[in-house]
Amino acid sequence: MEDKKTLFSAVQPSGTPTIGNYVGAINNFVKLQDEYNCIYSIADLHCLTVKQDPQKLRKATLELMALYIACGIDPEKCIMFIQSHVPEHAELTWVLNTITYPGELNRMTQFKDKSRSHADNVNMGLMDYPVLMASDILLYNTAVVPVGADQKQHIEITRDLAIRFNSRFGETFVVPEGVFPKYGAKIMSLQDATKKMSKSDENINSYISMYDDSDTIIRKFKRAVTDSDNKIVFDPENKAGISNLLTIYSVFAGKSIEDACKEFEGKGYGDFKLKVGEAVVEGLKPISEKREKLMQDKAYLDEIIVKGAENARRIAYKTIRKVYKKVGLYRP
Ligand code: AQP
Repeated sequence: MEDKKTLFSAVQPSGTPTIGNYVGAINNFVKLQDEYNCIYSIADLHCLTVKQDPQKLRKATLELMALYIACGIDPEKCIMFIQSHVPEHAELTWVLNTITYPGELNRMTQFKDKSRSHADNVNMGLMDYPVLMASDILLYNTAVVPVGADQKQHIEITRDLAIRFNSRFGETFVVPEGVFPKYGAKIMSLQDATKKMSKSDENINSYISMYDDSDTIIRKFKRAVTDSDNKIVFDPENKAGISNLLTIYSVFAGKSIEDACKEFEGKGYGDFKLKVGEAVVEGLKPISEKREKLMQDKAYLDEIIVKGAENARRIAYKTIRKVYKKVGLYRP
């Protein structure tokens, strides 16, 4: 690999990815692929922290690989792999668990939220999610991690664990930085603008899936919650719904927020919501076409998956050997 800094990020195949995952993460993966040595993972082990339908999980994993490529991630430039194909992720998680305190994991916002939404299945894996994520990142000497704003706390604990390990056992891990998009680091639900848009939301009208068809996209935007003062201005604190739609529009139409505000000055909400929907339909069309085509070529996707795992393992293996040596595990 070239002498560039390493970038790592991942998405869970926990359902159909939303435009939130795209704007907050995947779109940036594409933009950053020339600047860094990029490693993009499909975090299937993370999915097991909530109940999954095994058949759906397998399908979503392959679809996510196709989506990555359809969005513009180039498998010739980047390492793309499935997390469970590289056993070092689970191995490093075990070691990092031994320097992580339950109190650090108990107070994580995502753990608290998911414990509420999955009250019948609050398991150790759910609590340990951030340690597995720290392992994902630290295995690859990662310098930067492009993620959405919801992952800030997890990046912080990753940094804490890297620093703690380095100070106990000697310099081992690079301490990574999170990179967040200026706009769209947190795309909100279309039905409740105080809540993050999430692929596992029970209300399908709350999110736009990357796989939704044109009619569904337009219908969902028409139903998006706004407010009653009929002014299209960017003010996330007081006009969360409208600001969320402006952010989505600016990304998909390739315009600045300022230009988007000017364009809709004096226009009604009905018109505005339709235009946002149309911009998203246009933006997703080439991605959907390419994704559907790729899904017909499973042999090609499998080839990338196998090669990706080999390349990822080459790096991960070196890190885990170093870690085992530092903590004192004997090896002939
Ligand atoms: N609404 C969002 N706005 C901006 N970025 C977002 N991300 C997720 N939702 C938004 C970013 O997408 C990347 C991959 O996320 P993930 O699938 O690994 O997990 P998540 O953050 O828990 O995403 P979801 O959609 O909410 O999944 P579920 O419902 O399964 O928990 C991350 O970089 C994330 O920040």
